[in-house]
Amino acid sequence: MARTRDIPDALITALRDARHVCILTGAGVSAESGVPTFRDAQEGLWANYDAQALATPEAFLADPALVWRWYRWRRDLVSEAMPNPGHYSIAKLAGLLPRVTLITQNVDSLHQRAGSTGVIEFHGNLFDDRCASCDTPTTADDTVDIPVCPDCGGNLRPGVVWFGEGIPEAALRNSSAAAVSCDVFLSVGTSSTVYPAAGLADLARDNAATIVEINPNPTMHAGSFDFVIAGKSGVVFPELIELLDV
Ligand code: BV8
Repeated sequence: MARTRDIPDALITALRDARHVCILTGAGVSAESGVPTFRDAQEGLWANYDAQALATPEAFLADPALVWRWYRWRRDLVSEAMPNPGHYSIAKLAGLLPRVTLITQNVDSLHQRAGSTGVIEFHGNLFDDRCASCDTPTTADDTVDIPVCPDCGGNLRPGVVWFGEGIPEAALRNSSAAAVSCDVFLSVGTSSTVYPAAGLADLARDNAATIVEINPNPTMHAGSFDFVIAGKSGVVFPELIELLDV
């Protein structure tokens, strides 16, 4: 395949020499699967809503039926979507290197559908439901506008992390440990605006890792990365696989 951009030999060498590579993905990795990123204007019905305002406990408290409609719209959209070459290549990378930790901010299960295992879901999962009152994990009845908990009668909510909510303890612990111990940290398809996820690259750099940004639009943090690869994940990762798999 003709190389469509410069992936520096030094980066390939760093990846080949790495004992542990940590990959953090954001919504951009699912963009080539047709899943709108968080900061894209939302399509159609949702054009008048700000995703960041909807993904909050306050929005759910104010109008749980609206928030459920939004999440059901996203579930349908993601269920129709297919993993793209970026997802598949990230899954393949795990078989080429001694140790890869995949942390995703995405809630769409596309990494798992592409074959990645041990995925750390930093912001939860779109398809998990739990009770907003007693926290019991359960499966919501999709025929009801606002599904309720069979145990306590409280409203059910999607099992994602909303703005203002803490990251699941195990996900935070395991992600931080991976960032501290990795030799190379790849930050892919994320605008690096949401914390504490965006702080993982800093943690990796502060622990002597080589940090890399892969994004068609270099972010405001691009200057702090050792390598910035301006490209789509669905193009760059197949190229990385080709360069490593020799
Ligand atoms: C918390 C699940 C405290 C829901 C999401 C400073 C420090 C710490 C916290 C804060 C802080 N300042 C503000 C905060 C609070 C807040 C925050 O960070 N706000 C931001 C907006 C400033 N953080 C929080 O609230 C977090 N919690 O801090 O808790 C606490 C502690 C203890 C106890 C109580 C509280 C929780 C944040 C989690 C929010 N939930 N998702 C849902 O999905 O519905 S975040 C949401 O945004 C998604 O998960 C998404 O992944 C994430 C980040 O966005 P990106 O993934 O980066 O997507 P984006 O659209 O921005 O960018 C896409 C990129 O892809 C672009 O750069 C584009 O160029 C690129 N791209 C496009 N196409 C491609 C591509 N790249 C590659 N290939 C392509 N083809």
